[in-house]
Amino acid sequence: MKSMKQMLVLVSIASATAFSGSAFAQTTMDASKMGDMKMMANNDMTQGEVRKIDKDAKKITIRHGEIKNLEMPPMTMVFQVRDSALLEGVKVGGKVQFTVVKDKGTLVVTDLQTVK
Ligand SMILES: [Cu+2]
Repeated sequence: MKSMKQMLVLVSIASATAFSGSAFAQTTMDASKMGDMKMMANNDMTQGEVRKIDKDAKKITIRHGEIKNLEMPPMTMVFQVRDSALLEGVKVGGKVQFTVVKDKGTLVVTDLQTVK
């Protein structure tokens, strides 16, 4: 009898932990979109090779592959980056994958990762 009760307690603790765990994950996803989108959007990211970096102007020139969400064919062009921190650790000639969106008529890179 006693051990049965203990088991029930354990089960309810376990499910409470699981619940708060998923609630935490959801909260994190809303709060820090960037980190989670990096994981989720991997397949939708555009591949490219860095040609030029202008940290002060928050601009990067990328020879990019097809940008599916913008229906843009491969080419070399300059992008605005949302945050100059995205250019941290990025090198000219390096391979990158990135997410670009159209924001008020301007193409803005919202996520950028180097690819090894
Ligand atoms: Cu382009």
